[in-house]
Amino acid sequence: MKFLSTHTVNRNVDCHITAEKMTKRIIQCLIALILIINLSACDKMAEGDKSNTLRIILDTDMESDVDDVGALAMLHALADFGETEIMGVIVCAKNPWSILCADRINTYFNRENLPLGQLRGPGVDRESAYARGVAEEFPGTLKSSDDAPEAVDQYRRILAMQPDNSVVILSIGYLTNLRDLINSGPDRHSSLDGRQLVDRKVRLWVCMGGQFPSGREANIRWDTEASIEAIDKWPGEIIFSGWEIGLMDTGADILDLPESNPVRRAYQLFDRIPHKNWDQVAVLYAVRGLNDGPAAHYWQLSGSGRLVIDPADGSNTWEEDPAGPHRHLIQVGSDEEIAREIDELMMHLPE
Ligand SMILES: [Ca+2]
Repeated sequence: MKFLSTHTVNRNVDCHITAEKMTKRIIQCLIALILIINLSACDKMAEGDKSNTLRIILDTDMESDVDDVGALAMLHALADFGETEIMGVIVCAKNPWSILCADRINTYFNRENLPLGQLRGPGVDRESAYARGVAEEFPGTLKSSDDAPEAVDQYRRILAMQPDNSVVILSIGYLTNLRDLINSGPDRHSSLDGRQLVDRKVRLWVCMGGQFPSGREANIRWDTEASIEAIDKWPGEIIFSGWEIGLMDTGADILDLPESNPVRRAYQLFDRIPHKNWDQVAVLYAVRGLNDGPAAHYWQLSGSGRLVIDPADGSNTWEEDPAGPHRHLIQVGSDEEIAREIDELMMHLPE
């Protein structure tokens, strides 16, 4: 009995120690759980912060007109100010100097590692008064357009990595790449086809293209077939920044920039200063308009409708349609205030 009694006491003590240990373990587990929940919340906040940044892929011809150069300079300025994140610069022109010119500008703005993409298939091939000069005179990382990743592969790689419904595609050139992207099939980057991938990842396509209510604008007509297909098959909304709202002059002081600035050199080689700024208007809308900054008040959106392209000559008309997937910008701000804001951004120097 005595033995039993001692045993019972020992068991009670053991039980007591075990219960104490258990309580300790539970408390430790609870603390660990709270820490994990907190860390996970922090991660989510960081993700949230990041996904709130406007992510832009620029699709540019960067050859026949110099406004692409001004547009890319503005985009770098806006990225320096934290208003956007440039996810990539994709070239839709066959001119082999265009992508090298873009690379030199990216390098000047300390973004030499920005993903680039080059159209490889058939496309528009036009002369440039500035692209080769800038490419040859300024430092960069790309030696030849042949070394650049293929445009659609680059698009798919970038898109596949982004949060759903987060990317703004800003096209300021021909729609060849976007047609090819829409028609692309599943690959190593994504099991989705091009249309599905765009549908999932792209928030909006802002397209410098077309003239409203009707006209014959270069970005649409130079590769009419691609324009029709890209626009008709696009699964989401498209906002057009038309030819008629880019006619104010900018760049009057561009030669005051340092000689080390490739933007200055491009305008000097193009030799029309000041100059119209179709592409810059689209950039200003795509960043400060969509971020609901003061620039948002420069334009109103039209009602819903459709950009209808004539396959015979690439001219376009605007058809109102409440169920239509397109809208276009209608300028309500003054030319002066829009031009002033664009000029300030084009004159920005890298940090
Ligand atoms: Ca352009």
